[in-house]
Amino acid sequence: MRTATRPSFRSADRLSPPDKRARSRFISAAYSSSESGQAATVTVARTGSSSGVVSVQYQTGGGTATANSDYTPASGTLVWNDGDAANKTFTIPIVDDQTYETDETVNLSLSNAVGGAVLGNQKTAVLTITNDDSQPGISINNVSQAEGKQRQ
Ligand SMILES: [Ca+2]
Ligand SMILES: [Ca+2]
Repeated sequence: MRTATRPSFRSADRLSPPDKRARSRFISAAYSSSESGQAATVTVARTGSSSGVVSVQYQTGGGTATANSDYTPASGTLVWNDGDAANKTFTIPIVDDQTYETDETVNLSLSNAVGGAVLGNQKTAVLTITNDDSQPGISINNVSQAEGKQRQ
């Protein structure tokens, strides 16, 4: 008669199942776009399980850049269909000006994950808008005038 040799700790395994929840997170914590770049593209990844429909909201807000003056605020919802593990992107329109400034930042954040998804460890990121205008300079050119021309 055969003896059962199969270990019997299977039920214990179920107490700590692997985390199969989908996670949404920014691909990078730091994005950068030139002021003249027109728009910055930001990538959000779905990791973990790809089963089920999940979504997450993104939004801009905060940072040293001024909304509507340096960039157009962006917000919306990214949706992954069942089985879809592709990266999603959204864009932030950048406003170009002719003014010399220091580089400015826009804070990006993810929130409100839906469909069993949770926010990954990178739920915030920073977009840096790099200035492309040269610093104004003031200088005096050497001026000379011949003495003789002073009098008519
Ligand atoms: Ca500019
Ligand atoms: Ca500028």
